[in-house]
Amino acid sequence: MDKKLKIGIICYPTYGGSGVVATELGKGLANKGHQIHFITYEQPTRLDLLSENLFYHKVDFRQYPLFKFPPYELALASKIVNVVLNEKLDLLHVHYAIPHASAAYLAKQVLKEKNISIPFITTLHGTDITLVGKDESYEPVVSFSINQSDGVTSVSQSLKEETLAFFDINNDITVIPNFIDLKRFKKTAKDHFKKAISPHGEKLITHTSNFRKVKRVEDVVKVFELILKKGACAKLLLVGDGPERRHIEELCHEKSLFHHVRFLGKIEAIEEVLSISDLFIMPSEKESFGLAALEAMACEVPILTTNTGGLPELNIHGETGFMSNIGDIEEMAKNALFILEDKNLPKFKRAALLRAKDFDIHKVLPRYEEFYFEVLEGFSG
Ligand code: GMT
Repeated sequence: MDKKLKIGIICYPTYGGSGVVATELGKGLANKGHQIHFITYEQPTRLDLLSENLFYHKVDFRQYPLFKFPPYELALASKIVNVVLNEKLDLLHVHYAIPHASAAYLAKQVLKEKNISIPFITTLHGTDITLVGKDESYEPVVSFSINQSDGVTSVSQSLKEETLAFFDINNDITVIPNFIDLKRFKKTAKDHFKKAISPHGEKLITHTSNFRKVKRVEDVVKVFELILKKGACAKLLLVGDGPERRHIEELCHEKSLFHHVRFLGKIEAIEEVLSISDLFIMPSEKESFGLAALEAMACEVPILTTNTGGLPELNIHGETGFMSNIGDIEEMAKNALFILEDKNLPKFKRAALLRAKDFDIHKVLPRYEEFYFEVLEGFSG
């Protein structure tokens, strides 16, 4: 695997998990000498271009009075064509099927007319299958573009099974899980920060997400309310932003919890908040892997999750935390109190870190590289 590749990565640049995975993957591959070209509409949040192997190509799309909905997919496909031609890429890797896989398919067809053959790999991340993709307004094109991909990966076994169960798929799907950079995500001493936030030694419970309905942030607040009622001395840190945030703020007011809850908004150095946290709650309705929970575990934070989607592939019930049925806030509160007991907490923290090490970027990244070479070897144009 000494050969270095020129890879085009197509992803969402925003705070979503798929964009984070794509960006970290690109940075990791660039460190290993591959040349990585990000193609998206904004510079990805975690992308610092301080490497000779990292490039960013902005997709520009024009507004026009006729376009009620500007055709981003066409602008993206055109940009992919230009970047492949100018940079002589070997491979395209798209993250999140909609609309990246069909844009890559279209670009591939355009390039064929110019006698250029390039394979594209689609990585399925979650809601592109479990929520949006299944919708009949997208399903036929999602199925088609998964089948037309030269390689398909999914971030968990559960997502693979759900894809095969719902879509008419005649392509192989290789599971390559999310990964973590343990150099960045590690517990560091943030005593002054901890003291400022929990002056009376309150236990810190954290949730980070993009505040979409699927994350069930309401359940986080309800679990927190229950554990306060049962006498816990704790504070809740809510990190991130999104459509549900206002509603959650109102809920905290209604429940007179505002003095115990801190809304921290979007934070780049999330590992600093995790470093002072004692428990992470992810009560999602759907979660194909749960990258935010893995980030917490790497910082020695036990996790309380639902048992949906790929979460059982990450969370070891009774060791790294606990899992409950969706919406079972009573059980979640009981388990939270158990984990937070001084005699139990250190054991859970150690187990969380140990489990996170299974997803070390240095273990997972070579699996993507192997997959790239496998696809390139089998590619006939
Ligand atoms: O909903 C999100 O968390 C964002 C979403 C995305 O695709 O941008 O994240 C999905 O991909 C992550 C990275 O592979 C996974 O860790 C998340 O579990 C997954 N989210 C859902 O399935 C809801």
